[in-house]
Amino acid sequence: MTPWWKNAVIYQIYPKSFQDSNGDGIGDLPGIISHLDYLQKLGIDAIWLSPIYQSPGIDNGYDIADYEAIDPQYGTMQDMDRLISEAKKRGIRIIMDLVVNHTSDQHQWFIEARKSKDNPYRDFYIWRDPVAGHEPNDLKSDFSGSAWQFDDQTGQYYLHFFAPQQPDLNWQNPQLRHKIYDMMNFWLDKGIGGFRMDVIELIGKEPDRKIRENGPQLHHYIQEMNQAVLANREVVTVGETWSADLDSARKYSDPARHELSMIFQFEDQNIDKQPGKPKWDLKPFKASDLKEVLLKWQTQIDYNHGWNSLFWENHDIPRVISRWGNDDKYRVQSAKMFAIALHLMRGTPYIYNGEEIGMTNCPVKDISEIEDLESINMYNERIKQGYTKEELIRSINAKGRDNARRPMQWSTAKSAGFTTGKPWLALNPNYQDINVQAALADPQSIFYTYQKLIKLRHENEIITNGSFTPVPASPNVLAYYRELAGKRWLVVANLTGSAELFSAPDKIDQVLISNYNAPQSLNNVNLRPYEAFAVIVK
Ligand code: TEU
Ligand code: CA
Repeated sequence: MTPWWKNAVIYQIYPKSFQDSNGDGIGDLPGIISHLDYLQKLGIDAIWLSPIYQSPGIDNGYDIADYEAIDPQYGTMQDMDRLISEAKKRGIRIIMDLVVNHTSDQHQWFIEARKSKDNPYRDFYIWRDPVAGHEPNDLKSDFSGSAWQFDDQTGQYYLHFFAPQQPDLNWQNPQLRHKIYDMMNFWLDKGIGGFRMDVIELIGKEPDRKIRENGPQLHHYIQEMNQAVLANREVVTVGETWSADLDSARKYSDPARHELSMIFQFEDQNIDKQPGKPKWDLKPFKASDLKEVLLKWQTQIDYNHGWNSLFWENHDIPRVISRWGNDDKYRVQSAKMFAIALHLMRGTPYIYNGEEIGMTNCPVKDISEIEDLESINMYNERIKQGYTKEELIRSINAKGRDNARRPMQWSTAKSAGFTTGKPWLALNPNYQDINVQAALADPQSIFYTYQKLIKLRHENEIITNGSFTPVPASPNVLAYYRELAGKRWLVVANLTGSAELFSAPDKIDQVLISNYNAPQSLNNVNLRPYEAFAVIVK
């Protein structure tokens, strides 16, 4: 039997930026509840909620101080229960963000742990003696600088792969692991639909051997978690794994191994950066590189032993039309092209809030306009190394995380209807043109392309279970067949803003979806900029 999440579409909400309900400039749970009808209209099956737990907010909630409490800025546990039940009434499940590689330094466990070397919670974290007065080794934090932070109180260093206020948990401690499993059961018993697992690839770390991702015990821990929490529940689990390759993807998602439903893999993130360098070291985008990565993951997954996730955007990466499409003259066409190309592939699609109306990146002129600590730390570090302000702002405008974190654009009202107060992060000034109100009023809008793609998925098993075969085409044109039970669909997408020629030997039986008028025949089609269509062929 096909599990529900294989033909589901999941919508990610970044709570801080979705909808403010009380004028404090910060999105909140009542704000989300007020838009459930909108999400039902779009047609999604589940919401992945970025963290809403109690947190000092150093990393916008990815630094959790209490896993079983709601941060007051987002609302109360009652609001959360209401969100779960109101969503359920509309056939929408709530997927929680599980951030268990690290906690906040304000978590009770860490407050205890740092008190003394023999505190019962000490071993929940990773402590090492200085080596010759220095850090134990040269492991680096993802957010710049060393991964080791010296703690005066006990004269030892603790490990943090992210900010110093995000100490890494020690998964080698079985007591810690079981506390986490209990917490997961607490949430599942409330009726949530699953978990998105933040940097789950890191929990098997062995810092003394400088092992971060894919440690020797990683899959053992995930299997143990599966046994303790997930087995016999109809939940979805998706692991965030920046390091994943085809082999590890299979390990995580082969049903026979009892680990996760699927992972997010990020191989496409490498195509516009210098090889071996951080994302900030830009390289021009080539559509053919994107096509290659997409086809690799579609054709080389063994669908009896694994499953794909499909996504263009999330809260860590830029808006896709600004990055790889066109957010100006061809904004609407390129947004629809990306939607059609992705949603008809094999796997579970994710939509990031605002993607469905074609929201764009939001360039800044100065670092003072940036909130994201990753960008700010990188800027300060590189300024010291002699980079110019101009090149760093260029990198931040291309790749910085604030691009996708700007408040949701609901209407032409003040602050786009996001808040009646002062938004925590300035809005993209283009909200007068790009907003939900305008999208809903225009039958040709990007919104309705997403709505139609979701409907197609729900009504046609071929999208979920059909085979996937690439169709020969120009390096800039993504074309593929989906086939099931004697039916064949053809999907064609021009990944560029220039004209391309496409031909296929088939005859068009029925047009399913397109972003211009679909062609009459498949013989020598002149594809227009970012043109995409899907047809049933015979
Ligand atoms: O992201 C994991 C991660 O590796 C990020 O540092 C990522 O490389 C970077 O954002 C890309 O530019 C997850 C969350 O999605 C992110 O928001 C958190 O900041 C991070 O974990 C720490 O919890
Ligand atoms: Ca609020």
